Amino acid sequence: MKVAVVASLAACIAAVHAHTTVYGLWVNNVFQGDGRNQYIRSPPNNNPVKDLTSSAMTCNVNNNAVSRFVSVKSGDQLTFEWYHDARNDDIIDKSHKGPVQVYVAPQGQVWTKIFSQGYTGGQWATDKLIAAHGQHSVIVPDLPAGQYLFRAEIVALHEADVAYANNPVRGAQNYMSCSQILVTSNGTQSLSGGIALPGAYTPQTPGIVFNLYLGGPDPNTYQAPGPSVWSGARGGSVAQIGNA
Ligand SMILES: [Cu+2]
Repeated sequence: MKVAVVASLAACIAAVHAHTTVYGLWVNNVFQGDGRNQYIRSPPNNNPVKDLTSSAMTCNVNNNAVSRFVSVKSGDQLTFEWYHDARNDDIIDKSHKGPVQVYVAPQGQVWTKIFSQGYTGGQWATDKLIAAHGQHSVIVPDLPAGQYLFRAEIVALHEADVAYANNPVRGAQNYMSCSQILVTSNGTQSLSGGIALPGAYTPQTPGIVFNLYLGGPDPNTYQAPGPSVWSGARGGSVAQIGNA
């Protein structure tokens, strides 16, 4: 127990300035330009959201419409690129281990999960994200034409042995980024199985409280928060697709 506490304190100190946010998107391996405050509803800094009841759980702390949309078609590969302080740096502190997920919503109210990776092949998705220069991708589902928000999410578990609601200096660190996407193809797969954010993640939701350290559960048993991936989702990866 003592060892676990020391390990998590060390992670906490290392984490102070090691947060993350999204820099831009790629479509079929073509970079779409610096998206911050252009087509990404960028927060003013890279801090996490820890209060699961906060309106910032939707699209971070600055959920205001921006001028651009990135156009995609069904079947396109859409890649998110995260960074820490500068593009293509260390991306996120290595202590910040946890899942990478992607949700989509037409209006930003009911979110359907289209990608989720937690602990696979002996690695957390965040470790793969660091190795991938911050890049992870989804294949655009066969959605009806129109405007959507694509919400990329990292849940960092380095202080998640207790819920924020029970100890506000600790708790899971949620990093979310909403990009404005225009789907130009007109598919037939209506979104379903969506959730409300905030709302669907609570201290009791599996994957919100998890002890990464000595004495914690086998990471292979980790279940990322939220519903299972929608049946209409077309997959994705946490892998580098281009040189930033
Ligand atoms: Cu951090």
